[in-house]
Amino acid sequence: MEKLGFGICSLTLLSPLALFAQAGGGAENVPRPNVVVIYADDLGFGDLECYGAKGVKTPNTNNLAANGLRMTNAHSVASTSTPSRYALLTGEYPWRKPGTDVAAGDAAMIISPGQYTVADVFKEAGYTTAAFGKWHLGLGAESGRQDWNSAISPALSDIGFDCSYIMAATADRVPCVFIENGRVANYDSLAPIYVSYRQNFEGEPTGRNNPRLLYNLKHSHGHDMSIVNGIGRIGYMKGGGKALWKDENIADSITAHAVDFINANKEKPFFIYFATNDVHVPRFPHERFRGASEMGLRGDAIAQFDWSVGEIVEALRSNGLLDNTLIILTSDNGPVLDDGYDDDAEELVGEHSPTGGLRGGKYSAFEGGTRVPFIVHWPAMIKTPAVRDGLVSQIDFLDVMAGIVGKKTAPGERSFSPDGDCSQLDTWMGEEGVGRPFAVEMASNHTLSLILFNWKYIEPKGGPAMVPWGPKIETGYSSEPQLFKKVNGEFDETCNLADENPTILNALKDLLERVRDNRKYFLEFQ
Ligand code: NG6
Ligand code: CA
Repeated sequence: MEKLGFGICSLTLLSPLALFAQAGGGAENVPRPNVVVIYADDLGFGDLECYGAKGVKTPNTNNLAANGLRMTNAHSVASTSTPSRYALLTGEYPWRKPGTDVAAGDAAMIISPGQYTVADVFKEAGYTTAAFGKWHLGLGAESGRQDWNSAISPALSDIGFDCSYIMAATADRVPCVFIENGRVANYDSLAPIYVSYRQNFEGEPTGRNNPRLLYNLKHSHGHDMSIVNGIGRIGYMKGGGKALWKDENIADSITAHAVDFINANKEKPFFIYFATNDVHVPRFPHERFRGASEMGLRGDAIAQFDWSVGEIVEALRSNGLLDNTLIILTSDNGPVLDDGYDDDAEELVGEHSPTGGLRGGKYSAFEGGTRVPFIVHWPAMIKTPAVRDGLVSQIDFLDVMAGIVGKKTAPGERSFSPDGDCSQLDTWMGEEGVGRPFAVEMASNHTLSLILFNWKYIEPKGGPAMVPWGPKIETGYSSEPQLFKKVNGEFDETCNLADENPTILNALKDLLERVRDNRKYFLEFQ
């Protein structure tokens, strides 16, 4: 029977607040940095060249990694978008808050205006804050009751963002229009917008009944309701006119808005949440990226993502801001090939492994669901490029950012958010070590997993072995507890060691229960 190694555990848990934070979050050494988080969608652990991707070039992202930190053990909080984003922006586990599952396009705002968000952290510190791209965290006061033809409230300005140019949900969900500062951008008064997730509007074609109108992409599963730009969507909408987006221009559009924002705000510190539509479905990149990869549309969308990264970096550089801008590039969940459109992602994937060889993928409790690329670039502070394997979780984003702007916790407090840990600042800034002692992750059916050093526990919840609705992904669900151990630095998720290691199993189970119930766990481990 194996032991856990509590010695190391205590050492880490007893570690005082991060040295970096004690030094004033770097504020005494360098001016407060601008912060840009580049949040990719469904970009897997293996999907960038600097993480081993084959068949696609990602030079701009590679450059960030080569001149910064490339984390190899970083995790999103969930294996789907809405819960991961909720956790990133609030520092609260999504399973604590009902209604944080993959949101419909007409969902009410999921983060309540009273909640403390990472945007609030920056606003308090005098930053100008902005969000661009995919939102997927709801808008307005009541689901299904938004009036898309006037100001929508509450919106991002109520949770700390000074300006925003966003897609309400995802590119595969209506309404297919951008929302700028709470109003439909480029609004067309001749084509008022109506949205329903219950029924179609009379006379409007659907992908299900009018497949010949799907001239840009056909669906493989789902996505057969309203048709916009020759692509079937989830949900029904009517109207929109010239405000309707063209999928091939989404990356250009959100990137241009972010670049304009950088140019206009270069004199004072800013925070940008730049959430790309790439590489989520429908993958329909601009024609200048067609054929950029050897993998068809999914690979081309990765190339387009990398282009967006390059544009942002160039805007920072040309304004003389790159040196003192902290860029964090990561993804909301693991990868998927066929996620509902006939884009040949499975057929053309070739030698490339989107998960970088990990088991599972998007939706899954296995590592492929939540292990994500994570690059930190800040030339003024991170002088020595490095690859780090300490455990990192996006749950700490709010708290680490609080440290970056020099916010200090009260004595005895370890976070500004319900679940984050501000002592992780050092890890995020490149200090060598184990990083977080543990991380909790949520799969699509709410199965929770806990990683503690060299062990990973997936709670028994049951459920199908494969995602049941189309994507060919192993879920990792089981009615039996699963316990995996690292072998050569990676969890062997083919070998369930639960029966042989009851003590470790119980320790991880107990820790997960304590985290879930918000009970103290630090003392127990010391
Ligand atoms: C699923 C969609 C999938 C994607 C996912 C959310 C179908 C058949 N599948 O329900 O295409 O939109 O939700 O992805 O509708 S996420 O990355 O935003 O979480
Ligand atoms: Ca996603």
